[in-house]
Amino acid sequence: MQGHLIFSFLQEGNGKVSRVIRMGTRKSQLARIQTDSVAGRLRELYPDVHLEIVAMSTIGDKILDTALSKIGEKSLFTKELENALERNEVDIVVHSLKDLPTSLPPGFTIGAILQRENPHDAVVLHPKNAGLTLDSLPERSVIGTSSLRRAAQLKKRFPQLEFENIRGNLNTRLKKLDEKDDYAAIILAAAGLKRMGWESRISQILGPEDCMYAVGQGALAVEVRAQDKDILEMVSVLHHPDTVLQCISERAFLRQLEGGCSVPVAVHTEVKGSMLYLTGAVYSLDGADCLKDTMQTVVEIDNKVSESAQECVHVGVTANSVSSSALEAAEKLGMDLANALLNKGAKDILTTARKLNDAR
Ligand code: DPM
Repeated sequence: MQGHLIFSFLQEGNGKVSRVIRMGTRKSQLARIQTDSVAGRLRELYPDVHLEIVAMSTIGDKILDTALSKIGEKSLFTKELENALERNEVDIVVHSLKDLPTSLPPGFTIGAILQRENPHDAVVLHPKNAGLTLDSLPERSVIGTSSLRRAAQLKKRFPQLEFENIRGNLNTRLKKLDEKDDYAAIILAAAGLKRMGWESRISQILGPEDCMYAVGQGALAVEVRAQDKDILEMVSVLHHPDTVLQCISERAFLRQLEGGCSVPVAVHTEVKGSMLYLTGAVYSLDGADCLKDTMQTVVEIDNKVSESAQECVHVGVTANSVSSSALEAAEKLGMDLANALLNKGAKDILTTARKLNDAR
């Protein structure tokens, strides 16, 4: 990692010089849309900055036929983009927060977490099933999802249904659903569907009693070089404090459990006044075993902003503009909840789930 920064500047026709900032993105349509939306926000906030978007494909985009949980690479979608960040080829990378591991490689940090979209999962029906719900679909209908988290919860809740893997980006999945007869419905994050403009395909939003969401689901994260103070400061205005607190507690929960995207872990968080509530659960693959608990903490906004950037990194997130005591309380909440579940045997459930999934 370089200790100093190389800035590019662009001489415009009018003689004005503006800094060029490059944003790296995956090539999928969702990644492009997400990057464009953050670029739009930055252009509004910093009209003098010249933003360029650089698209690249990642391992996760290339391996389309294997379930995510089986590829076993934690930084599936992020590695190539981080390489480009490290080489100063790009300055900013936008990700779905839920795709970012809870420990980032050294040298990188999440400089902004934007306001969360609807974090829940949604049911998208095959057109022939219009009007039905997971409750009313015929017995043994096949539901497409390769998320262990979704399958575990839904198998338990809807034992009459069957669950099968479906991979590919959102466009591919919708195509597989509509153009074949393999799946009666698929489950996707409502946030991704909304960003793609496919909200009208959502037939049912799954509440926490049916299916709790993934850590960080629905929130966008801006990843930058940890040493790049200028860029960090620039993107920090995008932070949405409530979302930051929720996501830090969720990520601390997952990290303490030593979970990744290959274990069935789910959460639900809420901020009410100065209280942060976190519900977290771990499941066996078939959902039969489940440990679930809720804890809360006060997240007082005290305006005591951290002086040193070093002490203000929480589960990979740098949020100097958010009260440091609130960030600490959120992180502790996640760890405390994880420890409570670990004391009840969460480790065994997760180890067994991981082994069975690896053996499939
Ligand atoms: C992760 C999971 C999935 C993605 C696992 C999970 C879904 C995988 C699948 C960690 N990343 O959720 O239990 O269904 O096979 C992903 C999506 C989004 C970000 C698509 C989706 C968009 C929504 C968002 C894939 N990553 O989950 O429908 O911004 O949260």
